[in-house]
Amino acid sequence: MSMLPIITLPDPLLRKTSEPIERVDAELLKLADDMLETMYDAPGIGLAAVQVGVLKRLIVLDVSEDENDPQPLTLINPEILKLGPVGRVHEEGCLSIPDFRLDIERPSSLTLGYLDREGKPRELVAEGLLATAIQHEVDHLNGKLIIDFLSRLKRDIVVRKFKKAARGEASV
Ligand code: GNR
Ligand code: NI
Repeated sequence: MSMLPIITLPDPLLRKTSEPIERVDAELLKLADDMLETMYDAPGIGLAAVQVGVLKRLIVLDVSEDENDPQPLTLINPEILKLGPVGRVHEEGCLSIPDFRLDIERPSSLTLGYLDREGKPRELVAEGLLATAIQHEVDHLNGKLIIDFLSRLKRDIVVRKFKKAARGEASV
């Protein structure tokens, strides 16, 4: 396995729509394993392929509490089939937006269709942190970021800060 660099704001790739995966093969599973290693190292609870510069509809997650009992998930071509009615507020962070956090309200449960590591179609019902994280990752596949839940004014302030930092200047 190998670690992959995580791209950050304002990298324009983060705004692209990722493409459906046509074949679940050894190369794709290697990418998923490298993403899991990268996610655990960060550390994070989820990672979308676009965050390592690959515009494919692949996400990995692990929301387990106990680090001695990992629960890695590889979800290929994830598609939210149904969202629950109730809102849940959770403070979200994003590995592509370091040192930024935001309370976001999203549906607290969902049904997801996806392909598993064998390429078999499956469905998963998620709630709690897993439901929140899945929505965050599926947003990445559609070029959406947590700063899009901010007003335009506040979003622009955050983006400007990252642009400035990328130019090598102080960020404040
Ligand atoms: O590590 C992460 N933590 C997190 C916390 C609350 C809601 C979503 C997340 S996902 C984030 C990793 C990441 O940026 N995935 O795209
Ligand atoms: Ni993220």
